[in-house]
Amino acid sequence: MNDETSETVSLVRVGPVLVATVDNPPVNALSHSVRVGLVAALQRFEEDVDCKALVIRCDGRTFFAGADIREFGQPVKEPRLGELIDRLDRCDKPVIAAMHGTALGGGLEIALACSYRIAALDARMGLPEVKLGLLPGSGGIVRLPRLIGVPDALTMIAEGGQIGAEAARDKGLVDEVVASDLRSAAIDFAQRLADVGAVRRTSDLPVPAFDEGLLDSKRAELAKRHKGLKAPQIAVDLIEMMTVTPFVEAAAKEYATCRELISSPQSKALRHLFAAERAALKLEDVPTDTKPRDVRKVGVVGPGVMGRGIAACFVDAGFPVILVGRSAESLTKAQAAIRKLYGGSIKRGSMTEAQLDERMTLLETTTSYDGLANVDLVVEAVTENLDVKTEVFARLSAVLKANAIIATNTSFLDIEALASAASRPENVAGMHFFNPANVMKLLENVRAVRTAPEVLATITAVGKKIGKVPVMVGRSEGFVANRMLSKRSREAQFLLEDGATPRQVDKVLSGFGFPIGPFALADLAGMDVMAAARNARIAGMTLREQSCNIVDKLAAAGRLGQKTGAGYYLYGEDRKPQDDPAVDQLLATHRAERGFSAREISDEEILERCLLAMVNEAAKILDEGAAARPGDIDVIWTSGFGWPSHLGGPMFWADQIGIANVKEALDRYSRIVGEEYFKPAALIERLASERRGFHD
Ligand code: T1G
Repeated sequence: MNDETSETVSLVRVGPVLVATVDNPPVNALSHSVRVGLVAALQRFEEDVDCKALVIRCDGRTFFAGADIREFGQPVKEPRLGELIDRLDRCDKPVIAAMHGTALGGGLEIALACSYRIAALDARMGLPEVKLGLLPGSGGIVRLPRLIGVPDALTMIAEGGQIGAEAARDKGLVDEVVASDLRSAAIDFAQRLADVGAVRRTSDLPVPAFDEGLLDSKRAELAKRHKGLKAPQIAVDLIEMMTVTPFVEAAAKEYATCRELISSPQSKALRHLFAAERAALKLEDVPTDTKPRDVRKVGVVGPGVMGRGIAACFVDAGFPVILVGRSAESLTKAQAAIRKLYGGSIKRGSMTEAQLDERMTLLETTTSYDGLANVDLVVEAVTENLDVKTEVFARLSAVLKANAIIATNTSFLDIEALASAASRPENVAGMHFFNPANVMKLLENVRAVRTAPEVLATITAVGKKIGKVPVMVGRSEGFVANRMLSKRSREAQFLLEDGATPRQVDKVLSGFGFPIGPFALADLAGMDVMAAARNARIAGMTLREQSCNIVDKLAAAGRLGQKTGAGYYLYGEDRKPQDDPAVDQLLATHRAERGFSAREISDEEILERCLLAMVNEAAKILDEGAAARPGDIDVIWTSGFGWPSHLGGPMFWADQIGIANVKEALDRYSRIVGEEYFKPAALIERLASERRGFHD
């Protein structure tokens, strides 16, 4: 028998076993048609006495990757996932879930409601709802702890991580791990059951005993690691609830909480980012069938801090890397520094010395450019000087093969000028990593006017392969991230002139959700670095910006930040920032010199000036086409610059406030600080008059 119960679910009978196969590309999300098809399959199974066991499996690259995120916020179409899962639970014949790929969210909840679960060796399982500001709503909360115990279930649900098939078997989540063909193994497994007809209900299992003290310690740990996120805390409450509440009642509370969270601002923000990160991979005017070039070997020029981190990224992803430096001494230092990057992994035991040795065999160093003749991609990471980079590009053009890509790591220089220094400008683009390059997720890929579409497709694919969040941006000074950051930094400095203190500004921005405020960040980076970056860009600054030289004064006073024990703050052994009257004095003197009299500054003004200056600049960036979508800017700031993900990013945040209100505030600060700093961008004027948002 070969039958369809919906356009995505088909049934096949193999002896006493009914096999329901779901095929709903790309990730078998539990869309309405899948739910309809599975309920019909269950109906058929229950009615057909000759069918002794049912196998639920998926075609394509993965078992169900969860509820269909695109259906959230829409009216719920029956049958609900919970209804399907209740039916599975009540079924009085064994149902087997055969999992491959990533069995996630509602997909794992289906498996939890089956009598048996078998998995392919490379399958992974998880309840990642919390990453979307949600929590399991169809049995994950009430069933998983019953199978694997409260501590492990709490970690999986509150953190949203995945576990492998063997670990799942060891925890009791999976009954069998299969290295061979999963479909036939599942049918064999079911046939063995068909004779005995043994049904197991997870819902009947007791909740294993556990140390209740775990709940509060988990709450504290999650509050620290997931600052401001509500769902992880609610996860602990729900787990606590299910340990003392009858199954059916607990399942109802679980479902109600999930429904509530679906309409919560945090979940809307995180779902926006989920979609925006995937949209960012779709490149404007690069046909979707453009095939990226084959990148097997990579070169990195410049063994400095950035070059070392970039080389480590590629080595970590399994690429052989050739690191080019001017002297053997600088290369030896770089090799030692790269080894040191793994010190933490070795200490934590997540890597052995032998594994590190193995990994370091992928790294070769040379002082000769000839070593780059066979590489497919070179990342240039030499000092931020146009003449130096131009000379490097000319030398690269002389040795590289015809289709090798030159990617510059410049953060401020003109990509067109660099492309003109190469013999094949169509092979030139930017790959702008952030320090520390082996840690920071964000990768700003930069397109030049002549960059070939397949080069853009290649650096995006490579960005994903090295575990980065690649976002394509266009030509503009400081590209997107730094350009917006410079506006926030400007306002932070101006606010000191107007009467705020470093502590007040840092408190407001870290209170908003940034991991660190601008002044504590400057003390971390070093006032000499900040002063150098400022002076490199001073020519393009306004008069007030040029004379707002607090950074220079701190550097001149030897207050370079943490590295000298004093910057905007004083630092003792514990490296905690302490207020320093000497800084208050320095600021008072500066204000007097500049003719500013300190005034009371509200926290609201600090937040608005710092963040709206960024949003206004982002609107100009969109108008110029230096970023393709507002979502790209949200991804840049949440994956690279600490904008709290549960607030969706600067453009999403501005839309929540309302563009008309954003414009009103910008007009107000135009009057207080100056038109040249806060005059609303043309895009904001347009959107406000059309009552639209950035994402409309
Ligand atoms: N619903 C709809 N579309 C989805 C989807 C989903 N759950 N997951 C992925 N897609 C789309 C995605 O937008 C992209 O589309 C394409 O699939 C490939 O994804 C009741 C409430 C599965 C690990 O949170 O983590 O169940 O851009 O580019 O890198 O308790 O996608 O091509 O048009 O990410 O190989 C819980 C989310 C839902 C899993 C694959 N599930 N997905 O990663 O490919 S809530 C999740 C992922 C829930 C229940 C609750 C990943 C992946 P497009 P991709 P990938």
